[in-house]
Amino acid sequence: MKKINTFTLAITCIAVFGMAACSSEPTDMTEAGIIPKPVSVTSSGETFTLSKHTDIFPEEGSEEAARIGQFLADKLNPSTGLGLAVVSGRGKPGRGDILLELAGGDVELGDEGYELTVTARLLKITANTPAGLFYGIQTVRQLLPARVEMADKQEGPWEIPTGTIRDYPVYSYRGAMRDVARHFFGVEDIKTFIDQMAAYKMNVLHMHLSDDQGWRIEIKSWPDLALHGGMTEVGGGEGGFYTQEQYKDIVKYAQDRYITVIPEIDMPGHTNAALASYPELNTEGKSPELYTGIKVGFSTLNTRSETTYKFIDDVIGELASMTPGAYIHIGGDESLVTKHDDYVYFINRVQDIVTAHGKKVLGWDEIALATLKPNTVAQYWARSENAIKCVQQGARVLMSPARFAYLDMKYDSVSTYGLNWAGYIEVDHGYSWDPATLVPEITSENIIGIEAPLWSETVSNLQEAEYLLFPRLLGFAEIGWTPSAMRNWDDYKVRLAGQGKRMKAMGISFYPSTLVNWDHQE
Ligand code: NGO
Repeated sequence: MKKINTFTLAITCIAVFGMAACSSEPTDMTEAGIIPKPVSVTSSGETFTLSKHTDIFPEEGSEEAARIGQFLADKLNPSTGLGLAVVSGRGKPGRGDILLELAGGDVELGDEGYELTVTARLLKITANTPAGLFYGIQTVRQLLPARVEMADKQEGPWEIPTGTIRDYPVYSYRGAMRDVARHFFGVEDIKTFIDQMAAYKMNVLHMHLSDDQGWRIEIKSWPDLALHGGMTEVGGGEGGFYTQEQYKDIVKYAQDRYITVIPEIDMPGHTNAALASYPELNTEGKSPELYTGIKVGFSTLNTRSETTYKFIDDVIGELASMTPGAYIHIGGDESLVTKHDDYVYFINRVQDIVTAHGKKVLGWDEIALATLKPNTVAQYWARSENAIKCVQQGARVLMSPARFAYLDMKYDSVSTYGLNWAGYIEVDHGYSWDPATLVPEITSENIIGIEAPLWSETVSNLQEAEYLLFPRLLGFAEIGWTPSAMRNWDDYKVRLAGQGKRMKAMGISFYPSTLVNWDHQE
């Protein structure tokens, strides 16, 4: 069917305009290769074309819809050169226009879903919420030729296949983690990553802000944390930290893209940078040197000192005031030199502190050893028995099993960067698992979602980080969004191949796995 359509179109084009004005873009919406794969796609075999007459009509009276419309215009204008404009509150959409409609009432679409209806005349996105409109726009980007992602002007035509997409996510938490403690990454690098996450409909960025090697966020009541604890990193480089203004800027940038930032202060272990900055946090009352190696499990806060809890209260208080999201992550992993009872006492007290600041607790799976509050969430990374313990206490789990979801694992034995303690994670392995069946005792009702962490012991700049992040991040985005019954590697690898030229156009330095038949051609 598709072949006939394309052929007919080509003949018509040659007859009417000559070959130059014609395109070989598919007119079959079901073949667009969208990632994450939408819940349903129905093709109607025609084409919608963006032109210099195209206007974007956001829902009247909604500033947020207007902002989303502007986001779309800003994405499409540099490459298309069409000068698309948002026309709030004026006139009615006509041929070739884009309509962003906040309708409400379509229960199936939920809080993040959207319906995209494309006819030859009009492109319409309908959603219950602005977030849904935003995700609809990400789909529209992927329905256009990949060159739309280029930063400079490209040749048209700018065609979109017609049809209807109804789409909504499986999990409400679709996250990635950036470790900025082992190696520091500046504001611009993080914003680049936020844009990449948004393109694949991810909605949580977990920032691992402190570890043995560095403290990366300014805390005004304890200034040496950043000034001293932030001055180095793995390998002895210069490190760095975010001022509170810079951090708020990241949080806002993410929020504008429907991404919630969850800050993590890892404790009571993984705290050498803090311990080196303030002697009173140490059990011995004496500060160690700053640390630039990659060993884990040797540091602990003094869990039986009130100074420690005053410190934590101050730090969490300042962080909470910069955190619009519901969660603060307290770490809790690998506190190998903290006695069991001290650890349990500590985690229980820190849960109270976080709650007193109006936030919920997230922590690595070891926190299940403590008495979890019902709204605390444990992040399963290593030990399923911990995750099960969490569920038995009535708390929920975030799925980040290291052997599938750790973005810092090497692809194979010859990978340039990465670690391999949890095994190699080739692109197919990272994609082919289901959070809801991985641990039999943990079912979908117990799971808030999935998160893929990028630990940064072996990567120190944007290109190195992107080598590990991409293309695997797209697979994790799809696991978080698309029902598992609709996912399989053979179908995915073809769609991923198509994303190669998109990632290239976005400037992403991805790892060209030989399992994928990359399609770099436009
Ligand atoms: C572990 C460890 C981190 C390492 C990471 C490396 C957790 C939760 N704690 O994951 O400190 O950076 O592995 O893969």
